[in-house]
Amino acid sequence: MWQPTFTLLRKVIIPSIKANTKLFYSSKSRLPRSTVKLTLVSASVGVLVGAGYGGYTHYKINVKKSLAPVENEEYPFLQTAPVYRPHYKIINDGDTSNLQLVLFQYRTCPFCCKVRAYLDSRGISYDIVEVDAVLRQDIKWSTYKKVPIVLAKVDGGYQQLLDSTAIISVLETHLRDKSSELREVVQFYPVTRYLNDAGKDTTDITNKYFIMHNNAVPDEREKAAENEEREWRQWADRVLVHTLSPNVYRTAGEALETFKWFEEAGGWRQSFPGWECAVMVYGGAAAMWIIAKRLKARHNIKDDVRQSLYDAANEWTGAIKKKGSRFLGGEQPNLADISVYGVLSSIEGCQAFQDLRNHTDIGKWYDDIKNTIGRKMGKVVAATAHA
Ligand SMILES: N[C@@H](CCC(=O)N[C@@H](CS)C(=O)NCC(=O)O)C(=O)O
Repeated sequence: MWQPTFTLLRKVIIPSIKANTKLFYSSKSRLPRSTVKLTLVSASVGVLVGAGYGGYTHYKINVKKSLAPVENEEYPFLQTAPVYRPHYKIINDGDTSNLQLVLFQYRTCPFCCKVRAYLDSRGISYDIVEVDAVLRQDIKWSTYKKVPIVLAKVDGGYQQLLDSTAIISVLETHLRDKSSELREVVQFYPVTRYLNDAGKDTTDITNKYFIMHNNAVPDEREKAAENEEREWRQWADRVLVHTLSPNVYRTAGEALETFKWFEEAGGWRQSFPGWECAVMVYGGAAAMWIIAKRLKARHNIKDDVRQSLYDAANEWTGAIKKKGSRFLGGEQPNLADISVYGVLSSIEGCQAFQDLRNHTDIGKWYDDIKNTIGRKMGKVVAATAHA
């Protein structure tokens, strides 16, 4: 579904941007040579950022693997730190994790929101790098080209962590048993590359929904809870996330509102000249409005797309009600609560989210987990110095 869009962007638009890099990063006074080019460049930024939800389909998780894995990659480990520019720092004075992490993200990407929700829930301090969605200069050093990426300072270098679910599982495994070094933990989550049904080179991470246990073997009750948590984490990635694009880009007006929110939440006005923001917002909204219809068909979203979103929310709250607890995890959120919250938080500023609150009873759980995580989160500080 996303392949044609990305192919067009990568093969036609991006080379044109690269050839005009100075133009793209030019100061406000240096305007592009042609309006057509300007529109293409800016709209493509908009589309890629808007692809936050839909772009996920470009990277399939555990899809039917028609071919055996063709290659095993060593988990990326860097001896020296890449050059990166943190935009924000989350500073938590009570952080006892001893972790030094950098999150490379798109602010409103649901997978990045999921990782932030996790890091904040654990009270971890970390740096945030906002990646430019078209040229992705800030992740040039990485062979893996999606976000989120987390870089962890470890003995002897920097351990790269990839894929939102795997990032959470690796860090959680480490935090539950700090004697397990991150470099060792990642060995349990091997990166695999394979050709998918469409013959496309695809990356996946084995065991990514599993938390590893060292000596503390879980009893039957804990195992059942872990199974449930795992199933709902998968549901967040495989069901919930696919309901988002068709909803936030449902009509041209909604798509525009969504992009205006991206502009605000992503701080585009601080990073791009005003004319460029305007074209990104309008161009991106138009493109995503069209593309969202194809995503809707691909993921069997109902014609009344809101209904699919409400159905997903009801399925989730129904499971919590059945347990009779505050969260799926009981009195405290578990990784499934955090994942579902993270994914949903990516549309918090959209009309679809307001409608969701009005037509389902997810609001109570949502506010509860948001406050719970918010109380543990460090303070956000704009980073001025470059690392
Ligand atoms: N399974 C990955 C999906 C990550 C993903 O698809 N990220 C999108 C942004 S939301 C991306 O980087 N797309 C760029 C591309 O596909 O080239 C995860 O959970 O982290």
